[in-house]
Amino acid sequence: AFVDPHCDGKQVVVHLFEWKWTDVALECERFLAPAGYCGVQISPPHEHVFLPEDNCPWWQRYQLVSYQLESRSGTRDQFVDMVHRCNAVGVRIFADVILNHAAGMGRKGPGFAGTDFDTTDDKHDFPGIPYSDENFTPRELCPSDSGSVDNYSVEDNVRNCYLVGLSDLYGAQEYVQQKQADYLNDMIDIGVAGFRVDAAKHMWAEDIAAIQALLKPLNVEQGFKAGSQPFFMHEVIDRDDGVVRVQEYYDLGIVTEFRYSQKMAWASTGDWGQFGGLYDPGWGMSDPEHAFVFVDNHDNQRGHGGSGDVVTFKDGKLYAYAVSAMLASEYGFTRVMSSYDFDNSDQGPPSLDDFVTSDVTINEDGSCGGGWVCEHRWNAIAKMVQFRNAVAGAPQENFWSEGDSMGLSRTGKGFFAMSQRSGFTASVQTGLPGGDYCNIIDSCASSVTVQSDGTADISINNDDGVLAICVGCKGDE
Ligand code: LM2
Ligand code: CA
Repeated sequence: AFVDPHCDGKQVVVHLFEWKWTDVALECERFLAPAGYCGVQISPPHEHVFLPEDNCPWWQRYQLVSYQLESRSGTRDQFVDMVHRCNAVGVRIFADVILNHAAGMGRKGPGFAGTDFDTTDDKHDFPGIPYSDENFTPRELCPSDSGSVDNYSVEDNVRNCYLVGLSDLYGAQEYVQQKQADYLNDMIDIGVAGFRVDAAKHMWAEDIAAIQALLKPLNVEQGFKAGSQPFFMHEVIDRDDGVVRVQEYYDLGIVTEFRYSQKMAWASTGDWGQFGGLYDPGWGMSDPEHAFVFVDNHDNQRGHGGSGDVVTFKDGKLYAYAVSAMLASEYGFTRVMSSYDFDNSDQGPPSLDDFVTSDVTINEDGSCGGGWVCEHRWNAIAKMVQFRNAVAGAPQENFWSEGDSMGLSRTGKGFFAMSQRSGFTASVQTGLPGGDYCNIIDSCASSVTVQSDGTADISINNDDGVLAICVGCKGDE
């Protein structure tokens, strides 16, 4: 349940971190739809705290003030326009939702849209919702001395204490569940296709299920089949290091697999033979149907939650190799990160003097400017979206590696190889029907002739060092 992203079988979501709704709408139309992206994970759309004294860090958006759709990314009207325009071109919107907590303790409004709140002196006043003291987890249910989460081997500690001092909502209360469902239903009515649940690890699975039971089906007027359930992506950082495991969330949607991100970092920076073992059930990793995988995310790329052992855009070409390998492989449902450049880990998005987020600028060569990195537009990454869509469901076989080079087939549908050596050549088993195929990475400047037994001599000659051929992809015969 809750595992269908409702995008016609497309396989890749992009996280347009901190983008404004006006830019997301444009990007759906001008790039994401033609490239074959399934949808966009947007930054949290609710009203959040406003912290100009801290230079408006990106993380202010993870502190709830009210459920009004007014945020640094834009107004409610802009949100509605974005959802409708993206749906119109077949790109879905997935909202990042904060259900575990509201604002941090010791803060005072107004919030971003002017709504009052007050968490000073241990108060919990959120009149814009309204939530008050009794809607937050009772202190006696949290076993830590400080009241904050500090012991990941104790379930009550992880679920009932305050995550980095954030006021923990009492998710077992019907009142809280109904307010949260109302918020999600408002977005469902507008036409979103699903949600990324922030800090799901810190919520009781039955409380998430209770919210889901109150949700409406997706909006048929926005192109969803009657009776469709929203897609759910749960954020659970499980590295075999605590009491909460990803398996607990299988009935609720798909669930983040942080061990994959870690293995990706090891593989791309080390011996490429490791790309053959990215999914290891022996590690307790999520089954393929429920795994939500990514090379990096907005937290671990800057040393926040679940950091360490991660490659990011700052690693340049190595990063493009890692994302390409992810998109070539069979395991999980994939998310591509799209970032802005930063020097310090709190820094907000590119913005004007008064913390108004800047427009994303697009250069003539299709890359982004103004501090926006747009990994999702990098040549190899964007082209590999087409590959992943084309090979969906085909088994991964014939993996081989030579330290700095590797390849695999998605038998019957596609073959992928990449190398750090320029002019790399090899004789391989592609697992494909015989014929001539073009390399989609260099827009068919190079090609591969597959023999009737599936073997082929390949050479990798483009700047990306990547070869991807697939049945039905532009240029094949
Ligand atoms: C997440 N997943 O479980 C997000 O992916 C992550 O980005 C969020 O933390 C976290 N949960 C809570 O939603 C970020 C950021 C934190 C930041 C919080 C709240 O990584 O650093 O904490 O958002 O804005 C900030 C301060 C922290 C302070 C806290 C409460 O950095 O020092 O703790 O606010 O005032 C006293
Ligand atoms: Ca909690």
